[in-house]
Formats: sequence, C-alpha cells, structure tokens
Amino acid sequence: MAGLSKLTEAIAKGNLPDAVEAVKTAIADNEAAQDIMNSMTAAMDDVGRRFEQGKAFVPELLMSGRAMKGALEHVKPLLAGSKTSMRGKVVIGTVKGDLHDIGKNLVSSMLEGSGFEIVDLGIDVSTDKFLLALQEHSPDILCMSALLTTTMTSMKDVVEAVKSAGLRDKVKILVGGAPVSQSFSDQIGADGYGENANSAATLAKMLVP
Ligand code: B12
Repeated sequence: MAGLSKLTEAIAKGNLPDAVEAVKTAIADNEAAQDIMNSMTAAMDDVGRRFEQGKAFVPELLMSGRAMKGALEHVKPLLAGSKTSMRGKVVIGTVKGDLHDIGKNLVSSMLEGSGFEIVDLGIDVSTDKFLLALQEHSPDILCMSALLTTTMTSMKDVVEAVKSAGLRDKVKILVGGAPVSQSFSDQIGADGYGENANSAATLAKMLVP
C-alpha cells in the first residue's frame, strides 16, 4: 500500500524515474492492476485540480503525463494478461484538436486485454480520418476520446459523417473522456459512454458478445 502512495506522489510530481521504480515495486508486491491504475489516475486528478486552481501549469501537466505514460507501459502486460482469441475489432482515436492520449491508451490496453484487435489512429484525428479508417478496417466498434469541452463537439460530427456514409448500422460507437457524459452520448447518438477504461471494456463486451 505504501508503494502505491509513492506511485501517486511520483506521478503527481512528474518524476518519471521514481514513477517507474514505484510501479515496478507495486507489481513485484502483487498489487492488483486495478489498484495500481487507481493510484495513477488519482495523481492525474490531483495535478488537474492544481492546474484548475492556478497552482500548476502546462509543464507540470506534461511532466505528470510523461510519468504516467512511463509507468503505464509496465502495467499494460498485466491488463493484457487475460487475452484470449480476438473478439472483434476496434478503431480508436482522440478527436480533432485534442492531444490528450493517456486515457485513450488506457482504454486501448483494456480492450486489447479483453480480446479486441485495436487500430489506434492516435491523437488529433479528423472526421475524414475516422471515416477512412472505418472503410478500411470495418471495425465492430469505433471509440472516440476527448478531454476538452472545445473538442468533444467533433464527436457529433463524426457520428453524423458515419450516418451520411451509410455505415451507422455497421459499427457501434463508444465515447469517453473527462468532459463526456451519458447524456452527451445520448444527445449525439452514440451507442454508449464509458466513465473509465474498465467500463469501456465492459460496454465493448456487451456490444460485441
Ligand atoms: C495530462 C494533461 C495534459 C497533457 C496531455 C498529455 C497526454 N499525452 O495525454 C498536456 C500537457 C499535453 C495537456 C494539454 C492541455 N490541456 Co490538459 N490535462 C491533462 C490532465 C492533467 C490529465 C488528463 C489525463 O491523462 N488523465 C488521466 C486519464 C487516465 O484519464 P482520462 O483521460 O479522463 O481517461 C479515462 C476516462 O475519461 C475514460 N476514457 C477516456 N477516453 C475514452 C474513450 C472511450 C471510448 C471510453 C469508453 C472511455 C474513455 O477512460 C480513461 C481511463 O480510465 C487533465 C486533468 C484531468 N484530471 O483530466 C488536464 C485537462 C484535460 N487539460 C486541460 C486543458 C485546458 C489543457 C490545455 C488547453 C492547456 C493549455 N492551456 O495549453 C492543453 C490542450 C492541448 C490539446 N490541444 O489537447 C483541461 C480541460 C478543461 C476543459 N474542460 O476543456 C483539464 C481538465 C485540466 C483542468 N482541470 O483544467 N493536458
């Protein structure tokens, strides 16, 4: 348990070497993957709160993000541990204008761990790029992530474009990210909203049993 609070502290301070050391210790101590994840996201919430209060700035966000990513690399194999045969295909990306990818990567890892093949389009993905990927890969699910209130609106554009291209009944659409909600998901006509990576995997398994 002490190891986990060290992990939270290292990420909140943006200290990559300490974060990696703490996550390795937590794994060696057989901490549950979910507890490790929770202590990492708690650190990001902390730095986000400080940013909101004007007590932390973009460089701090970046450093914490880097520490979180570095630590996450070590947790990924645990998340993928239960992988069996491929359940279906997922195209995932962070929407246009948005560079946040930590949550998306986490969702990707959880889905991969649940047996989905992942096509990750990365960050700042335009509506056209999403559409092209759907045409090229014919996924079962399209996942979109947005962390900014200013970028979440382009999720609606993608849903509309998927409809116009006649593909809406061929793909389920899941949305998520801190500013996104169930009511927003309903409003734009997505098939589901997931609050975190776990619920993303649960939803995906429900949609593609
Ligand atoms: C790290 C960070 C950054 C890093 C990103 C690094 C990276 N590679 O991702 C950097 C420094 C680049 C950054 C930049 C900016 N950021 Co920033 N950032 C954050 C911070 C602190 C953490 C985000 C994070 O990684 N959280 C941890 C992950 C694990 O959580 P998550 O992303 O929410 O994902 C989970 C769920 O949402 C869900 N989920 C996510 N995606 C999906 C998708 C699907 C399909 C499903 C089902 C679920 C799902 O599952 C995930 C895992 O559990 C947040 C604060 C916060 N607490 O969210 C601010 C925050 C998002 N940033 C903010 C801002 C304002 C900015 C900037 C505009 C700052 C600036 N002035 O330049 C820029 C914008 C750059 C851009 N164009 O995108 C604001 C947004 C405010 C708003 N409501 O719009 C926040 C909320 C900070 C704040 N409190 O003010 N940021």
